[in-house]
Amino acid sequence: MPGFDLLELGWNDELAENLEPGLVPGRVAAVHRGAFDVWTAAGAVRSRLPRRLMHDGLDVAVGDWVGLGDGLVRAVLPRRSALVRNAAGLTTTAQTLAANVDRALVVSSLGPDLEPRRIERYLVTIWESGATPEIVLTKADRHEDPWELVAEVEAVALGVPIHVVSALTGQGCDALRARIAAGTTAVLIGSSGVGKSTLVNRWLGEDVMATTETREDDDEGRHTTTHRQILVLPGGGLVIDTPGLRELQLWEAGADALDATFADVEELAADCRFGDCTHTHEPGCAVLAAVESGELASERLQSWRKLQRELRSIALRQDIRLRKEEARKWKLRTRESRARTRHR
Ligand SMILES: Nc1nc2c(ncn2[C@@H]2O[C@H](COP(=O)(O)OP(=O)(O)O)[C@@H](O)[C@H]2O)c(=O)[nH]1
Ligand SMILES: [Mg+2]
Ligand SMILES: [Zn+2]
Repeated sequence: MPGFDLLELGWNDELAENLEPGLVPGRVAAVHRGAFDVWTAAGAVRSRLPRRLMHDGLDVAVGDWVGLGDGLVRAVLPRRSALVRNAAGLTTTAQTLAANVDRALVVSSLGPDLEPRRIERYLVTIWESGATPEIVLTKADRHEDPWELVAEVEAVALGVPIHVVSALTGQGCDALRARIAAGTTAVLIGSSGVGKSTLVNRWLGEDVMATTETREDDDEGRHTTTHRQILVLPGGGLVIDTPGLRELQLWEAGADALDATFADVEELAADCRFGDCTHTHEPGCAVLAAVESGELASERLQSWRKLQRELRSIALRQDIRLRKEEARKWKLRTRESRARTRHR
């Protein structure tokens, strides 16, 4: 089994400083149910968490740098960036989609299901992650004139580079590929069927990732990429292909991530008469005035409010969860100390 050049995988001095002596460094290249493919200088190994760390719920994601000992993952090294969402379902649990990513590419196909609201949601998550967002609009070959759709995206992705590509004709593919420099990692995220795996295969020059045939009636096909996987591009640079996300539930994000995504609203808000303007009814509200004049789309203001509410409710639920956890620990401690007094 040939080994990996860790520097090509993004290894650096800072990571080395954080590795406990005795552990073997490796990068998680794929996450399967309960098992990880880890790339090390000695080759690829299949590894898992020891029982105790699994019980602690240690979150290991594709892209993570880990320390291996006796073939098991003993430590996850500090992350440079992490794309985190709220795991699907009723509970509030963080799920890391990818770690140590430099560029997060939001992939959407040019067509009727291009959803500006979904792009905003992705952008909040990416700005929070520490990675840099870029937008990739695929299947340009199916449109005579995609520029109207591109303009729609431009209006919600302020200052974020937008790439219009076709994996069929090759349009824009090389320019996008060039953004993934040697030693850096990009992740492709987006709904299933938008062409993520097709694009990766084109860059690789062979069909490594499975893709779906689009059915006539089901424009976006069904997802076939079942796990998150790192791939090494010829000429250097790493790309993580991910299965389609049905929905992206936000995880905790700071005001900065929201502000970065809605810089236009933020800028307008600076001109409101009241410093604590809620932009709902106040006189002298610059945001409402902009909606009135058509300068700001009302859908965008609504979306900003909705995401703000979501973030608040996540923060609140986290608060409640932490307090419950504290109460549980406190109960345990008092029970223990009572037991000790009794035994004295
Ligand atoms: N016309 C056209 N079809 C594409 C393009 N890229 C992907 N497709 C098709 O879209 C379908 C889904 O692609 P896939 O790569 O599996 O999407 P993924 O789920 O995002 O990985 C497949 O049938 C592809 O052949 C493109 O640039 N142009
Ligand atoms: Mg795929
Ligand atoms: Zn206002």
